[in-house]
Amino acid sequence: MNALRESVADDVWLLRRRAAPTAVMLEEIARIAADAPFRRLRTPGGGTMSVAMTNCGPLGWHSDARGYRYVDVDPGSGRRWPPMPERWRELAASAAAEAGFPGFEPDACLVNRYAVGTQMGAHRDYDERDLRQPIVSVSIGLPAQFLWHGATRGGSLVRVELLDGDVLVWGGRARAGYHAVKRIAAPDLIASAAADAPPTDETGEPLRYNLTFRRAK
Ligand code: MD6
Ligand code: FE
Repeated sequence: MNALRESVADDVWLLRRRAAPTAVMLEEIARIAADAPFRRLRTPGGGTMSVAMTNCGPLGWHSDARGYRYVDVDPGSGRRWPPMPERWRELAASAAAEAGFPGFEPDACLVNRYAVGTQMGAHRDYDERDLRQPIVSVSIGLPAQFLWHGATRGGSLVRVELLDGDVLVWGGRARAGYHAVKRIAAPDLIASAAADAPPTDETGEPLRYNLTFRRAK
């Protein structure tokens, strides 16, 4: 169907560099964060996530002592989440179609921000109403080691390095699969001196962003 997609596992597809170049997306992330700032959310178990998050689109994913859920206003400000850029919506829909999931209309985009040393433990994305809908994930900036466990939390591992511009799509049999992101490594000096140096925070520390597009409701 699409010669440029690589199979990671059943119903998990990697579209290498499908979102490249990502420079314009960084400007859009900055605009979103100016309205709905990145924050580290509390988990129901009482911890705090190392990854900082914000959202755009009609619905945003949120976590606090009460649990995980989608909310239509930013609990930090009481205002609606910033709009999802039209180009992002189109990218998510066309990437989903290329991976075999036509008709994807995301109503939520979670924006994750990873500094060096942050990680995301094994989890599955299970808070959406219709689990027949796929998820599209876009990686920007620093590379990450993405771990696919599949049906069980300690399931057989597939490891994928996600690079700037890579798009991962999964749905179908993989929709409730466990996955994780390993601790983000410091970039090597040669790579960061190159033209495609990673984005940085206000103090110059390099970053990774990940956008996950879902149909929540
Ligand atoms: C990340 N991604 O790549 C974390 N979840 O930073 C996810 O947790 C994820 O990439 C659901 C679907 C796609 C994903
Ligand atoms: Fe996830």
